[in-house]
Amino acid sequence: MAVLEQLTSQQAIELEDKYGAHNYHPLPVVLSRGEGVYVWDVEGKKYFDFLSAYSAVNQGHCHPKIVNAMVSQAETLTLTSRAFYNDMLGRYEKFASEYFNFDKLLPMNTGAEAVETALKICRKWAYEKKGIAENEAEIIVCENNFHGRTTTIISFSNDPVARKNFGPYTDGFIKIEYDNVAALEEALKSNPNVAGFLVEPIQGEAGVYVPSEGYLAKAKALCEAHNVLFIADEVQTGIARTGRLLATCGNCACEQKNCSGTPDVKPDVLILGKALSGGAYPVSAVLANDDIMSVIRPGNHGSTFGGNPVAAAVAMAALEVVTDEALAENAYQLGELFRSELNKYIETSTIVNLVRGKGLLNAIVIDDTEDSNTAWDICIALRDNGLLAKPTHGNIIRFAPPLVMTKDQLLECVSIITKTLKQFEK
Ligand code: IF1
Repeated sequence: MAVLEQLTSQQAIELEDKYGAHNYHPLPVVLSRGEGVYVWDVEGKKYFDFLSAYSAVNQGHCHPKIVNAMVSQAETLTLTSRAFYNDMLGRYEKFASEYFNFDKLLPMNTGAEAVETALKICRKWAYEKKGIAENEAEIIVCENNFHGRTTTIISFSNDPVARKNFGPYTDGFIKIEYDNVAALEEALKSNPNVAGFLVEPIQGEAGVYVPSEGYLAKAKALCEAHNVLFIADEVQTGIARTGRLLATCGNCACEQKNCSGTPDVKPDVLILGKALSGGAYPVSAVLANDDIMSVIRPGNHGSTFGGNPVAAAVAMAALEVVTDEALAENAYQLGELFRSELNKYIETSTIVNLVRGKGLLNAIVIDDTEDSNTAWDICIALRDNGLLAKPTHGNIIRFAPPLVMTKDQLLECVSIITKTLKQFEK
C-alpha cells in the first residue's frame, strides 16, 4: 500500500461526512497524535485534551508502558478465543480481582457489553439464588442514566435522542429519581421481585451530577436489607478519575492518603471499562464475588474478543500505571485545585453559574438556556485557545483531562479556560 498522504482537517472531515454514518456531531478538530495530556491536530497545532476520550485515557495518551505491553503481546499472541485457554487471561484475572478486591472477573470489551453482562448476572442470580419466579425479575435504574447504547440499555434510558424509534424495548426495569434515597426505599418496599439496583456513582452524561454525601452508602444499605444486588457502573468514574481508585471505594486496596480510609460502599457487582485499558484498547469487565459470579456457567455468556491476550496485557499495564504514578492521589489534588481556582473566577463571572465534580471529573454550568449554542461556541473558542472540551446536555461543559497532568499544566489550563470564558461575558 502506498504511504498515506497527510490529510488536511477539511479533507478528513469531508471523508467522514461522506462515507461515515452521521451518528456523531464532533467538534471540528482533526487529531492525529497524542502524548500524555496533549493531542495534536493534522496541521500540527497542540492542545490540552480535556475530555480524555470520555475518561478512557486517564493514564495519558500513548503511555509508553501500556503501548509496550500492547505491542509486545501483539507480536506474540493476539487472540485464541475462549475455546482454548491462553497464558495471559488467568494472570490478568488474578491481578485485577486482587486489585479491586473481588473473587472473580468476567472479561468483556466495551462498557455497554459489561453493563449487559452485569444485568444478565443479576437476573440469573435473582432466579437461582434469590428465588424470584422466572421472568419476573426487575432491576431499578435511575432517571437520566447513561449506561451505553444496546437495545436493552436504551430501553431504560429517558433520553429521547438515544431511545426514540429503537423500540420495542426490553421489559423489567423500574426508573427512580437519582440521588433520592426515599425513592429507592419506596421502590424496594413491598416488591419482592427486585433483583438489583444499577447506578452511576456520579452521573456523567447527565452533566457530572454528584449525588449528596452518603447517598451511595445509604442506597447500598437499603439494597442489602432487601437482598438486592447493588450494581455500580464505574465505566466512567472508575480507575482514579474521581480522586479515588473507585468512586465507590469501599474496601478497595489502594493506599491513598486523601482517602477517608473508611470503606464507603462496596458494590456487589462492579462494572469497569474505558480507562481499564488506558484507552489503548477496548477492555471492560464485571467483577463480583463467588456467591454471585457462580451463577454463570459454560455457555451462558461470552464474547469472541473478551479476555484476549492483548486486552489482558494492556489492562495489567494500565492498572500498574495507576498505582505507580499515584493517579488517584493526583486526580484528588488537582481536582481540588481546579474547582477552587474556577470558583474564584465564578465569584465575579456573569457567564458561569457553578463548577461541580470530584477529582478530575468536573463540569461547569453556563448561565444560558439549555437550547442555546453558548456552550458549543465556548468549546470552539477553547479549541482556538488550545484546549479541547465538549458540551454535554446543552449548557454544561465537561472537563476531564488525563490524570497524568502536573500542577503547572493544570494552572495553565485554568488560565486558558478563564480567559476564554471572559470573552463570553455579557
Ligand atoms: C458515546 C457520555 C461519557 C458510560 C457509563 C457505560 C458506558 C458509558 C457510565 C458505555 C459510556 C460514553 C460513550 C460515549 C459517550 C460517553 C459518555 F457522554 F455519554 F456520558 F463518557 F461521558 N457506562 N460513555 O459513561 O461504554 O459501550 O461506550 O464503551 O459516544 O456513546 P461504551
